[in-house]
Amino acid sequence: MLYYVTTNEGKVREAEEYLDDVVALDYDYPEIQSDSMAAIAAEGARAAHRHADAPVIVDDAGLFLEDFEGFPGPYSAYVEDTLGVERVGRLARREDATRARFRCVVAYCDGEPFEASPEPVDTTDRRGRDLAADERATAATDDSVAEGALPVKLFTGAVPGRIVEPRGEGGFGYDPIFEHDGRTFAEMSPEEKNAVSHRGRALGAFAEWFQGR
Ligand code: ITT
Repeated sequence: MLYYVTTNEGKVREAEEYLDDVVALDYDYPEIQSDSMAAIAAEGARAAHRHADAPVIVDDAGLFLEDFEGFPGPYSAYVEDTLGVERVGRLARREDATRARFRCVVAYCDGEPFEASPEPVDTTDRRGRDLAADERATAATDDSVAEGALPVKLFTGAVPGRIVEPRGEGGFGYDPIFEHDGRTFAEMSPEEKNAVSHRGRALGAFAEWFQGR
């Protein structure tokens, strides 16, 4: 059993194309405060694995405005809830900061270590300490550190685009204001979005790796 841990139904619709036997788990894992989406996703996957006691993936994504130094980035959910998508769009267009990128990090944790392979494995605990293999043995005596150090396998994806006036009825979140190749993500079907999107890339890489696990 593999759980896809999210409170976002839009993400589940997109993930279904990649993950046949996956079960969506509506669990609001505690999000650590960090500028790094990889660190947020990795800690989320550890927490979700402890909660579900089964293999889990967590998907952390965000919108990065290139001329606003990546804002809202890891804070995309907070900014969507507070400012709203249309105001973010207006702000970006007014400030001529329309170059944008979606990024996604998929983090997998089943409590077991991984073989070395090209994708990164996060073994950093929540205090930012990088637990090298020899340190881990020592850290195992300290429960909080040992918990934080569960290995997490990371898969990433990104897609460039441009902020435009809202168009389209599909997708979710920032999709109506994000245009890629002439259409907004909200004007695409989930399959069309997956074929080019940040999430599609990350989940595609994950699904290929997971088949062999
Ligand atoms: P979970 O954490 O429970 O999975 P969430 O919606 O909070 O749900 P994220 O933290 O990954 O998920 O999302 C951060 C924000 O970015 C949030 O406002 C989303 O609506 C938005 N977002 C994420 N992926 C997106 C996508 O593919 N298209 C448009 N907006 C997206």
